[in-house]
Amino acid sequence: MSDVIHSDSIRTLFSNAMSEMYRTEVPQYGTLIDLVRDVNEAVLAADPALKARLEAAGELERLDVERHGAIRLGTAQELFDIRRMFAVMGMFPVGYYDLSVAGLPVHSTAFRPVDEAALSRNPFRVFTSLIRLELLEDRGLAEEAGRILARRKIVTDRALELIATAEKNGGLTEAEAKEFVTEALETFRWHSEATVSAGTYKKLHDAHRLIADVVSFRGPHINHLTPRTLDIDAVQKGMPERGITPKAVIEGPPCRQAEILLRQTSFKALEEKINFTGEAGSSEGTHTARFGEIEQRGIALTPKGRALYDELLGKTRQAVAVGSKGDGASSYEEELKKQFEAFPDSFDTLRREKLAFFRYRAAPGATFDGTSANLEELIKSGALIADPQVYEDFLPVSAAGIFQSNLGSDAQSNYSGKANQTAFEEALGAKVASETGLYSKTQTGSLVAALTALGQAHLASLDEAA
Ligand code: OOG
Ligand code: NI
Repeated sequence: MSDVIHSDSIRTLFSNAMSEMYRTEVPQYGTLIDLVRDVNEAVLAADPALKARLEAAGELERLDVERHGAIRLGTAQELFDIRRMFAVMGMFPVGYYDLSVAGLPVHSTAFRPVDEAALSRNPFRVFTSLIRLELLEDRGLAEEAGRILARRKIVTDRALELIATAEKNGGLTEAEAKEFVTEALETFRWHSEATVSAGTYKKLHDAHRLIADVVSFRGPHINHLTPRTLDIDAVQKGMPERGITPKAVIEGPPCRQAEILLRQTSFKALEEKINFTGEAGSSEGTHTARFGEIEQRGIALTPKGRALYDELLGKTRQAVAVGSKGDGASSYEEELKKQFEAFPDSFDTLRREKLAFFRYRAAPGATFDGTSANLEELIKSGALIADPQVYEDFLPVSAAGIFQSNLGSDAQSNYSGKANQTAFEEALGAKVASETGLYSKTQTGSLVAALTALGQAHLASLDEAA
């Protein structure tokens, strides 16, 4: 069909609608957005070069647009349907995150745009977790939870119809897309009416707070949205001044010149009133699930760079543990900074040591006379330019920290994992893409194109850039 609109446009309709809904549902989130905007404005005012760079890249007008959200699902069927729903919006499963390493009974993926044009139009992603009832010790309770989950339908009938239409026609018309987004929103909406009694909720909650959050409600309410900030340290500091309680530490690498991977922090989940069902009528209770988060992204790392990151983070966490009340947070930050002195802090060094992924291009109008012997010469001459590739994915240890903090504790925990990617992909009905594979493809493809443009294609095979 010729009048289908681009999936990127549907994603933008969706992320805008989610943002509006979440701001109305969680007023503190609106306060966080205001703080992020103020901090971003201050950073831009103090750094005109950065402002010019963002403006040239078309980044300025969508600086405040949300970068990600998260949901937690209950069954294989739900994960299967959600994959089909996100595909309509040009979002595909990338990466497998085993959160059992942190004692959490979930495993996850990120639904996100994969090609470069789509990412630059709107990078909105959804960190999506599937609960793992098989990890529950209490088998009776696991079965009961399974029965409760089997009764619910998280995607509306009309949304399912429109998904099938999109699959058949290769997309949706504008009118269909608008209706689809309205229907999709129903899946992620908050329901203060629990589907279980106070007694069942308590049993689920005692087994694990995450289990109660997933099993007790009609759908997988969006549990946070995350805008981008240009200065995460300033937002972390600014939160208490606006009456918001941040988690104890910023997750990820420390503050650096050459930013790597992903830094994130969140405000603590709110305690919200809910109603339980019951034979003797409904009763009131509270539930904490929904919060707000901010993120700051840096360059994607090669497997070699990532191994170094994991090693330094591991050493930090071994040396200093943050307690459940956030005690030890400042020694943790000091230790992190100290450990990461071993991580080169310039993009040029990161490139030469093959620690990070770049995107290559020929300088506008550049030519290179003769045959160059190596890439470094081309880069030094200014003919070949290497731009950092932004990390578009998540970090399991950081994600665990965000989960923990919003389950009521800042304590860091380290367990041994029980990864099961095969089971996850069976439920999903598809394989998850390898994030490294995507960055590597972009790097190689851009290098070959740039070298060809410079008449230096012979170098493309010489350099296995990563
Ligand atoms: C997801 C937590 C992980 C992130 O940004 O790493 C996450 C959740 O709490 O469901 O969103
Ligand atoms: Ni998040």
